[in-house]
Amino acid sequence: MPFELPALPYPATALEPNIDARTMEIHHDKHHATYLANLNKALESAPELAGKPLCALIGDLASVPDAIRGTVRNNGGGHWNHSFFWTLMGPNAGGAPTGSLGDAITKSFGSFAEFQEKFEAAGLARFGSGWVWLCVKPDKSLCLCSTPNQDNPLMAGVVECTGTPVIGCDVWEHAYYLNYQNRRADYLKAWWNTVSWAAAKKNYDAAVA
Ligand code: MN3
Repeated sequence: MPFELPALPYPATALEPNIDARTMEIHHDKHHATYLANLNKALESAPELAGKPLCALIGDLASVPDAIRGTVRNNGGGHWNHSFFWTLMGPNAGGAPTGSLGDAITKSFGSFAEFQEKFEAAGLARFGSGWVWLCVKPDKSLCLCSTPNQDNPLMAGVVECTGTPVIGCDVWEHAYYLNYQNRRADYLKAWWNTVSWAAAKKNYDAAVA
């Protein structure tokens, strides 16, 4: 069964003024939909992979036939990353993480403010397109990293930091250009106001369980 486009879990206007509705519409309805279409098209040639969950596909790219491996990496990554990204944001969000995740961030980075600084710096240092992640490594510790293009920490053997994403921020220009143009730093700062720490904490708790 082909993969499907998840609906945005809130109206496109819900993240304003931090992320404008037009950006959300184009990002979800065009960019994400295109990754999905390309992924499904590529998988038509590999019926043996049918039914394999997306995280298993991109987590074991070596199992994907050579002819479509790059397409699955880029577009399967794109589909996973965006599906994750939408659920991580929400209206009336932002603030600071609490409970287990808040404690783990303080322990790993000194404070939430220091974590935010490092996260923003990683986003600014990503040349071209990519993502910034906070993830849980196999030893259950937290790790902050950045990946190029549509790679993500689930892509074992492909990326430098392997782990389970807790939060991830899209720093492709298409994620912010209409509102912020070249000002990626301003987008990164505003993005914190959209982060649902409740969703992030669920990701963290599941990853360390
Ligand atoms: Mn994007």
